[in-house]
Amino acid sequence: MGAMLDLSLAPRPGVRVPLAELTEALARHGLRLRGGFATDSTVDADILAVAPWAQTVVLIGNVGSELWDKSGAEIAALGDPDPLDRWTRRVIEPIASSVGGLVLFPFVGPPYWPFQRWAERAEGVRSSPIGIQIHPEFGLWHAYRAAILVREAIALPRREQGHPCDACADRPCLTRCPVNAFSPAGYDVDRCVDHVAAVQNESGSCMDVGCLARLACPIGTAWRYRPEHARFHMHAFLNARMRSKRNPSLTNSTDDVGRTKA
Ligand code: B12
Ligand code: SF4
Ligand code: SF4
Repeated sequence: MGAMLDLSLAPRPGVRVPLAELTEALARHGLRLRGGFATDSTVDADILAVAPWAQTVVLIGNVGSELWDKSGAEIAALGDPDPLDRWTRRVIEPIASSVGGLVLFPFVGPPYWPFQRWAERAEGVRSSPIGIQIHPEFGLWHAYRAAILVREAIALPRREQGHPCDACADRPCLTRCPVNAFSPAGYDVDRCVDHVAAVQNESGSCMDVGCLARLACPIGTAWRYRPEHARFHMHAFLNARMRSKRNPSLTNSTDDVGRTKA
């Protein structure tokens, strides 16, 4: 783990959240600023219930294998359970307090904070037919790690993005899964997990190379997770599902910031 970050640089007039320094601090860990949005009292009652003072939501995430390249060894060394979630708390909590913000995590729940809806507002990404949001450049190879609620109104550029799925006639993501886990009824998690577990030691399997449906997408192929990184996520996914199968009442802690469902 790197030294604690000091973002308390001399404040510039009117700017109390130093975006350039924040971006740099995140990059040291392989994380990125993923845009943000102004809170709106008509749709953000859930956010304003825990932070009535929050004017801006800043999203943090990762793209491609940047996170793995910079911090993979540190994350893996934490061991089970949930090393990525524990690492994320350790890295982002000090960064959030440096800017006087309150941090919310995607993995705390249920109920879960609607990170995908927030990402739509922050960056204009859109849902793909397999549930993961697609980014015109990064394709399906990106994720969100935290949101920092801050007091200041910050003008974060929101890029309007095209939706790559609109121009994808064949939709290979929907047909590549060996057990047809994606159907008009949605994503059959048990069917997916049973298959991933059953063939996990086979070369070229979902565990070996990553979700085959995701890999079938022609967008953002340069950002595909490298096999070792993909295997880390597949292991985490399988472990978490096996744990909740053994004990269905098991949920993540909601202690940081409890919330009511929006
Ligand atoms: C619960 C959950 C799951 C569950 C259940 C999914 C399901 N049955 O729908 C399980 C454990 C199965 C799961 C699996 C995965 N998940 Co998941 N998951 C979540 C979580 C924690 C909560 C989702 C939720 O209930 N939100 C509450 C509602 C109210 O939020 P919302 O934004 O308004 O609603 C959106 C979602 O419901 C979404 N949606 C609808 N159907 C599906 C189906 C799938 C597969 C997904 C991913 C999303 C999705 O569409 C809505 C509008 O955008 C989110 C994190 C978060 N807090 O959002 C991650 C999240 C959605 N998952 C994510 C990912 C990447 C995955 C995996 C690919 C992980 C992996 N292995 O690498 C797998 C998919 C399986 C595979 N084949 O690889 C990412 C998606 C990133 C992105 N680019 O969009 C998220 C955002 C976490 C993150 N850290 O970024 N996931
Ligand atoms: S394969 Fe096509 S439809 Fe599926 S996520 Fe990629 S671009 Fe969208
Ligand atoms: S991980 Fe494998 S089994 Fe699960 S949805 Fe992806 S391709 Fe299908």
